[in-house]
Amino acid sequence: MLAESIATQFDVPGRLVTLQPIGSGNVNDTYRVILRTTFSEEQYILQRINQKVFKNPAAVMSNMKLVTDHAHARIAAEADKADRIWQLPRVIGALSGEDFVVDDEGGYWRALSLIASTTNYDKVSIPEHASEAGRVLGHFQRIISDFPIDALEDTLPGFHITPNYLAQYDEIIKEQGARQRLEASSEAARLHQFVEARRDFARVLEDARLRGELTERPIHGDPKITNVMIDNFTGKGTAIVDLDTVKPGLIHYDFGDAVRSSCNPAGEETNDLKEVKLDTDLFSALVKGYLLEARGFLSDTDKGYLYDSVRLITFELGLRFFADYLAGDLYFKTTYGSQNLNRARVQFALCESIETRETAMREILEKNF
Ligand code: GN1
Ligand code: MG
Repeated sequence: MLAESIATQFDVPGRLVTLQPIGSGNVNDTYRVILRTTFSEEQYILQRINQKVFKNPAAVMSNMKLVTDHAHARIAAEADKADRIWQLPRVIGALSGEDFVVDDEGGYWRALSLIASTTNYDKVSIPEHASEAGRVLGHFQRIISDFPIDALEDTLPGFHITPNYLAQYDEIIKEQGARQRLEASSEAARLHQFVEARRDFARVLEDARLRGELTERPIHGDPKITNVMIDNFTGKGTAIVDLDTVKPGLIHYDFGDAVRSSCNPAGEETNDLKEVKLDTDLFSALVKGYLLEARGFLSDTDKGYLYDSVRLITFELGLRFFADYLAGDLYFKTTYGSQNLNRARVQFALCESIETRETAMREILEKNF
């Protein structure tokens, strides 16, 4: 098997015992690799970078190396005062001396240290978990907030620029396959109307950025709940993983993404739309956890756009799933035919729930600043 022959090409001691596919990522392939020496067991994370999504994997690795080196130094400098051991994956070098291995087909593979004795969950049901999700994101944003964005490459141009996703959507629905899918299902037609009704709103963050109200900073890019590692012994968040999308952006993309994924107890993959909602108790807990870390680096204008960011990123992900369904599932991995349509239905239902709760959510934000 290809992955096995790659797994032995990184700087980790021991003989390969096994390799297990793990994770529920929609983009990369991920494995846990187990090796043994006479006296120890070594484990690490092996990933093949999805090159349909990340066209320049070497730039992804360069960003990751720079940011993790910076973040590890900040974690070490603050360790004595911290209420927990904060962790972050380390890039494990290849035996060749590079930060990745390229296979015979040109595929890029990387090795990352494993965050041991932790668990990641794909749903949140208790406020303590939401609070930890907020805290972990705020901590990560804070320790990279002084990293110079000019040193980071744009590994995914257009990522989270919602008006661009709308423009892509407009191109996709001109294609014959997409039109057939739209006409074949009343549910798809309903989602199309949902998108049409929110065209102007799609510009809210980009317009604020263009007016100079919001500025770009280093962001995580993908702080969904499955990327938040919870310590098995203390229940506290200890690390955020999946650093592919660390690049310059608006911190609002991160906040919105964390809320949409951590405050919907039904999760992203449910089939039961009745269960989908923005839970304001979870939201309140997440905001409190986030602000413990983020209060110091948020400006007043930043604060004014936090509600909008939740509504927008939820809408945007629904639009991305829907466009991919109409395009024939080219971007997000799927395990059944209408999965991307269903994922879009969930995000749009969540977006409606967010719209209904606008007043309550703005009050929660205001009360906690
Ligand atoms: C993708 O690969 P994964 O599952 O971490 C996507 C995110 C979406 C997420 C939704 C690079 O993340 O933007 O929010 O699916 N990542 C990329 O589950 O597009
Ligand atoms: Mg990701």
